[in-house]
Amino acid sequence: MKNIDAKNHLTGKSVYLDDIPTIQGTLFCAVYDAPIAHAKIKHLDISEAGRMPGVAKIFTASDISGENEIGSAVKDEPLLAKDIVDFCGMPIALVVAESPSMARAAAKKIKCEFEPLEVVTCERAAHEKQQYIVAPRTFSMGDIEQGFAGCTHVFEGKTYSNGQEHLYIETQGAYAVPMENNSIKIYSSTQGPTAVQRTVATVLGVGMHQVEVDVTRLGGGFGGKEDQASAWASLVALACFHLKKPVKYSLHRMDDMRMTGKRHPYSADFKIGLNNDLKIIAYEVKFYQNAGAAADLSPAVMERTLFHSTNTYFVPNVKATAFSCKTNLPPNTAFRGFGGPQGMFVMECAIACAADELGVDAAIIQKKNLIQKGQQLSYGQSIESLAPQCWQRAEHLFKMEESIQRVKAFTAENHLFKKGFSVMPICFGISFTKTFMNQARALVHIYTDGTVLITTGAVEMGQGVNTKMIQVAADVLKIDASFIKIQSTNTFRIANTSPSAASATADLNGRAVEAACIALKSRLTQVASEHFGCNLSDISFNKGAVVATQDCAMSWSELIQTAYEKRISLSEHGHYATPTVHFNAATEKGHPFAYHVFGTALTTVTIDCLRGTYEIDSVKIVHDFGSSMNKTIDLGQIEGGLVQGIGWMTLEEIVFDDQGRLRSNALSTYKVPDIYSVPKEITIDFLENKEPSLAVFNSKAVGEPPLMYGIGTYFALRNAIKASNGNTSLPFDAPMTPEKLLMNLLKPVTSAVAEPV
Ligand code: LUZ
Ligand code: MOS
Repeated sequence: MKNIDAKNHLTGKSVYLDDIPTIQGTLFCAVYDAPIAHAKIKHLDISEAGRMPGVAKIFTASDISGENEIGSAVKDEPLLAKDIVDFCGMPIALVVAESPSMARAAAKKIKCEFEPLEVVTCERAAHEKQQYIVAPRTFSMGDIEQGFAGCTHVFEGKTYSNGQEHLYIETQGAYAVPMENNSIKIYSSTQGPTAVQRTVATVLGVGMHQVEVDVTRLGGGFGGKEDQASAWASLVALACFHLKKPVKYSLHRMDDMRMTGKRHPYSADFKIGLNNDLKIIAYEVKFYQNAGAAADLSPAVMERTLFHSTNTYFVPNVKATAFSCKTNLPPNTAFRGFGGPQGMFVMECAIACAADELGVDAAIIQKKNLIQKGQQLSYGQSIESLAPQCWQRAEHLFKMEESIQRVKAFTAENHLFKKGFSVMPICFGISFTKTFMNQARALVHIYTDGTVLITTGAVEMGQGVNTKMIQVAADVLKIDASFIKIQSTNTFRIANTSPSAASATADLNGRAVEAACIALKSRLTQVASEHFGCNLSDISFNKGAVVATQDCAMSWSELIQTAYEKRISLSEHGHYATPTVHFNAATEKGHPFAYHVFGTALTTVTIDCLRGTYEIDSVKIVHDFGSSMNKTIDLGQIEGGLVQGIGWMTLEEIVFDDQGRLRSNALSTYKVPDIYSVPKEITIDFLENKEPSLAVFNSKAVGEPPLMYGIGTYFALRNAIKASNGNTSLPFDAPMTPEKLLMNLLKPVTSAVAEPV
């Protein structure tokens, strides 16, 4: 089935937040935000701004009727700064005016006196000062001391991976409309309609039942709108509630880049121990997460880093500790992979470090240590591993050995261009790590003409989840997809939704749709059996008809009409809660994931040793889809995830100066992958896997796992540099921008056997 949005996207008819027809009298917003990263607010003067043309009102912290608090996990984040600002871009005042340009002009007239405080931007510096968001956590397994004592080889190192700008094509925004009896309706570009509803209710000091949040679709989220859509919705809600007028705010790109959090940068220290046979016996790692100025989702992100600290390898002795370091940067947040990629990157660095020191290919160490079925990761879950299967299939299907030889031959023959090769195996846990979040609901109505309307808690953000929801209903009810429509996600129709996140949206909501449709079908079977006077077991549904034995059949529409006349309910509210998942935070052990997704990517790159530029020749992937429900959509997710991961690891460099000001604040200074920088060849193979899983229709989650294939490009580039200058002590510092690659090529050669460039 094609993506139901394909045609409207292509013809520009799909409606995003800023396309919603504007109601007469709508007011518009601009935020006055902190120009300094850490300071006391001495005096805020809005008087001149307030006299600017078109200004309706300027809101500050003292105008908030409920709580000035938007932190979801930890209550540490004011909506509008009151006494202290703790990052550049922190909202201080909201200007509401007759047009967006009037609001912006007035915001420029706001004056504020600050008393500067010390600015800390670096996670290691924050760690030195023990400035933490939450207490550190440690996952451990086996005995790390004994483990290292028994190792032949022990290596230590440091790593850094930078953050990443979400760069959803549609910026953050919300549109609030006043309704009767102090209720409010908010259109929000959010992955978490319930988070928006809850936060708005808190800020306004009203009940959640007064706040309707409606989401048709997003122009991308990538985690950036899992938690951070709430601020903008709360601001428009505040203005709307007090002025009793519709209020809209759709952020400019540069404002969005400056004011919102990003992927967490991480520093880490690792120590890896191997035996004679290159088995990894012990691994110790300390993660320093740059959380920014408030908690946001950082504690959960940190937790997922710990869950993925050994990637797809079995290590009997592990100690992984994570520190969530508080800095004067915008609060960092969810981003596709949610801390997993940062954890996996360090493990791959440790293996690369060992490989360099031992003079073997990293792939030899990787392959020897792949986790096998039944082995446990550090958190005690025994894994239904497909890691060896993915690796072996990639090895044979893509002729890995030949690729390696071709790369070596090219590199031997060419001085100005070198090739590099890497393997990136992945293992990603599917479920929210907070067990209670693994639930969803769906509402299914059948109308008397036989058409079906679905609503779920899933938010469509380009990932095709709505198409999959229709597929589920069509499959269970055995009717054509043209009978089924899906409606916007709305907190008045579906309550208490978990955000569309954690790659789990299709699983959770799809299972809820399935449950509702099964219940409806069971009632309809009863109706049909009474109608035909036959047994329940004789009734079957097939291609838009219901069939009993012999020649008795009627169309779906006739059946529905019959059921209606018998006064049978044609509506159902389905509920799903993932079974089997649990986790004990006191012991840091449990079974947090419904299942894991596996895969292996082979990457080949070519670097230009004079210019420092590079091209990605190919990325060849074997991916564990389970049984894909929609191959076109899933291929799109793999390609998009891969390229986003490559961007994180290669081109995308977030630069804050030491005063916490964002320097890479526009698309001219922040480079994302484009059609010229993507791999010249992407091959994706579906690993055949009929083993049942908790995935909906066994179609495994596909949103986040492929991002981590992009890590392979970093190591392929690193291998190409090593091939050029023989330097095996290159720093582990991502992203590998062309500038950094060039500097690495020019690093003094430390190995005696290196040949000159
Ligand atoms: N969000 C969340 C996530 O709240 N919990 C998670 O475990 C998660 N994982 C991935 C992406 N978003
Ligand atoms: Mo996400 S990082 O699954 O919002």
